[in-house]
Amino acid sequence: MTKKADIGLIGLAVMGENLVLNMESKGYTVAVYNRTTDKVDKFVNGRGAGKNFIATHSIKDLVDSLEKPRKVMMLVKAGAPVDALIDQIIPHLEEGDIIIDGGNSHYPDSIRRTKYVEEKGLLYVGSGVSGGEEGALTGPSLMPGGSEKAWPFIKDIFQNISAKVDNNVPCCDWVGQDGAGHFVKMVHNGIEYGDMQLISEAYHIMKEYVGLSHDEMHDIFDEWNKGDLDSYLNEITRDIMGYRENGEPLVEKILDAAGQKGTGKWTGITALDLGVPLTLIGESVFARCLSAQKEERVQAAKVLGSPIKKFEGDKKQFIGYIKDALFASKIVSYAQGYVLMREAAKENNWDLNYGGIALMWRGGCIIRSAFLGKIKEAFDNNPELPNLLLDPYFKGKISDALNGWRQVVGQAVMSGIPVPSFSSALSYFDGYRTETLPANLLQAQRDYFGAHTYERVDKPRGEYFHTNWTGRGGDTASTTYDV
Ligand code: NBP
Repeated sequence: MTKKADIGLIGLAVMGENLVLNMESKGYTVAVYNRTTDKVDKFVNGRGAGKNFIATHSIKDLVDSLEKPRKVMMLVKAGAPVDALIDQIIPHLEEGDIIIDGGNSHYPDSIRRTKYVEEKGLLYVGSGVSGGEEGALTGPSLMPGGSEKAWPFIKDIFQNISAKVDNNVPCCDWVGQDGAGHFVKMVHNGIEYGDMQLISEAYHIMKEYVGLSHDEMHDIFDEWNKGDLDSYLNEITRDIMGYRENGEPLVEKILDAAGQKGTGKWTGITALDLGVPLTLIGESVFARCLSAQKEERVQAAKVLGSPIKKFEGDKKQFIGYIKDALFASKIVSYAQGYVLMREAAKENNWDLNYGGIALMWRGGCIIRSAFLGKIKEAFDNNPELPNLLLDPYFKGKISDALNGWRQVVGQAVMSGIPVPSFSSALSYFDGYRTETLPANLLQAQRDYFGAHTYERVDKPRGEYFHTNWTGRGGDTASTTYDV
């Protein structure tokens, strides 16, 4: 009898192809299928030749070639194709079999699909997969969630193929119920937007305000990579600074209009829905939107533009301040991302392991960094930590960086360099640590024009008051109209 496969994969595009090569290299036999079946033959006769793959040309064949409980993983375009495939796979499965979606699905879809698949007596896993093509091949960060009963059956494969850090610790663990895996992947992507925007703001200030060359910036990013800012994105920025085309830095030939595929936007929308001030990621998404208005900016520059005032002073000291601003803002970004996860966990009844999530992101993915180890330590020390800013290590780091951070934001504002992420992070920090904000005035305004009522500082919380501010209104408070 021919050996059955340990797992089946549908979708031999860039991610699927590399992920199955990774699985096979770890000793698993993988059955493969792709809608356009030519790609199956091309793969098993190409990169997959001579390896433990079972080529299949229909979903039925794929399912029939699997060990029980069957594990069918989809790595196809997110959205409607996933729903269509689920309906095609289900009739071929038996109770206890597992469907896995490794694509970039939106987490509410994974919540819905888990319920749908479980109702059929099957198990469902929605897993974030991060690290792109190379990560898929050599070890991605994997964030699986869904039907918890599926985890013991896929744990071995998932942890074996994932990235490893610190003496073989896998960057993969069970995240939580239904959409939790895809939710955490979404927040990961939002944080990725934030990290990229922060580095870009540092580059902008160094280039336009301080007037540094690409070689100098290369050396600065190289230096930063040896300390607190050690990260994959910092490292590739260093390399980008050093990359030349015909002797010129290629980065300056690239149009300044950023694209996006929507996961940053999803993160921002979720934060608005849950009432979480996720300002840095929000600004990072908007910064991409503003960059995309290239033609309009070119016209506006003619009408509104003025030369940037150049830096005068001790460059070395100021570069240290930029590092401070970058690091402190990054702490704020992760603090906000973790608050979002905490609120979503409450909303969706997920039991998220925050330190474990930091560990999953520690290797294999785009936001991998040394810094995530510190986040893990913070949650290991206090699993109930409400905000990373309150952790003693991060509190100390922000305190050390605060003067430099203010210098950079202040000077950027005065010179006309946009720093939406640096400045919004600083405003969040200042807002978070301020006992009395001007929201008393907001409440007064709301009550004045809409009788929305207010609470008082000299009365217990939960008691609401309305004032007839003009003498013309009545005593009736609004219960429905909300602004
Ligand atoms: P794509 O997102 O480009 O999808 C192509 C694959 O989807 C092909 O195998 C295609 O089959 C299949 N497919 C489509 Br399109 N519609 C289908 C349908 N109705 N039924 C069955 N199969 C269908 O592939 P990818 O870039 O490898 O990404 C796969 C997933 O992983 C996506 O969700 C993506 O967002 C996610 N992801 C990608 C990356 C990355 O770096 N690319 C990183 C992390 C996650 P065909 O050959 O017959 O057209």
